[in-house]
Amino acid sequence: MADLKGGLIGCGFFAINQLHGWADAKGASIVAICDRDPERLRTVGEQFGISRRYTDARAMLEAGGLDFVDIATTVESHRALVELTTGYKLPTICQKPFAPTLADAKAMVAAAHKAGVPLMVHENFRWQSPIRAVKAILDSGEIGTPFFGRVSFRSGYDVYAGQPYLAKVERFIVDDLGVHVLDVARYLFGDVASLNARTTRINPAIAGEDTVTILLDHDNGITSIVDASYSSKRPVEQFPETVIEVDGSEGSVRLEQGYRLVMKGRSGVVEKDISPPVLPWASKPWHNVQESVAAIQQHWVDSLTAGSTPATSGDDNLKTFALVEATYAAAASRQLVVPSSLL
Ligand code: NAD
Ligand code: 89V
Repeated sequence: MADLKGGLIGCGFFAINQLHGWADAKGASIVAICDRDPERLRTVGEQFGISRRYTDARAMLEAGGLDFVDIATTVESHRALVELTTGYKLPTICQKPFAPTLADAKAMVAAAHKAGVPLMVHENFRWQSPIRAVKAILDSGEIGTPFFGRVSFRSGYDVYAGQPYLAKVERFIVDDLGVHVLDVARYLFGDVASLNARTTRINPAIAGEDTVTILLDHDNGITSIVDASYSSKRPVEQFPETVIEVDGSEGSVRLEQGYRLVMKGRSGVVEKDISPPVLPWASKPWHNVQESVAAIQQHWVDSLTAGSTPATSGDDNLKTFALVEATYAAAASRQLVVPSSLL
């Protein structure tokens, strides 16, 4: 079968990872790119040998020849672009954060349904192989029935150097990073009945909050804590690692800093290094994120080819988005919030 032909919109900081991932993907390739910045368009087009280049997304779609579109722009453009691409009946991937508001996100999902085309959010953290290893242990029953979990991302890394817009947004860590960590909590422990949360801004040089602590009650009775910080000065910086703790009725599992897996389960104690691979185009410390980009994009190709729904479909991501909104609402009111009431 011929490769699926993709068009990518937004050739900025993170799109470079996506374009490397697409170059490795089996069954798809990017044949056209778009960026409103002509210089950026030229540089990236030359780097990846892509000659079909557009400064306007509609012009790229009008020119035709595409089987799907990958949107890699920042959040303010997502709704208009998803409504545009689905209007052309093109299966679409949209970067996280999915939308500026839940109402926008719902409208984008509705647009895809109306057009009858798949929509996937590029919510890649659950595609990191160490996180999938923890999920496989939970699914295997090794530690029995989980009753406590913690998903944590704490760093002092200068994320603003690569993504300067993050220093200016009013809603920062929950929207940008919390969304990943909350999605991992949903992936591991299931949907959330209610939550409470606290946020703070420690770094005076930025506009938004840079720490968050969330207490979640999952539908299946698991209690979890999700916490994230970009103001944590640690002896060994762990960006961009997510660490995980789970206790179950028959054992426990830890994904510790340095990708060390420590488990006590039905079959005994296991300790091992489960570091993700450093793909040929990747570089530390970003390699775990870069690996997950390649994995989610391959999942998209496989889903599109099989006609199945991708794991982080627009519909699925609305539930993660509701956790983000519930976190801000709980932090503002200091009251318990039921995320499903926001949907
Ligand atoms: P960026 O600002 O570096 O790049 C965005 C690019 O899109 C720019 O080159 C800009 O000119 C272009 N653009 C914006 N609107 C456009 C439009 N309407 N038409 C054509 N081009 C347009 O941003 P970035 O840091 O690459 O982030 C992009 C997105 O990726 C953000 O939503 C961010 O949250 C997300 N991101 C995700 C991960 C992850 O792990 N999933 C990591 C980093 C960034
Ligand atoms: O997802 C993001 O936009 C990035 C990072 C992976 C560092 O959280 O900010």
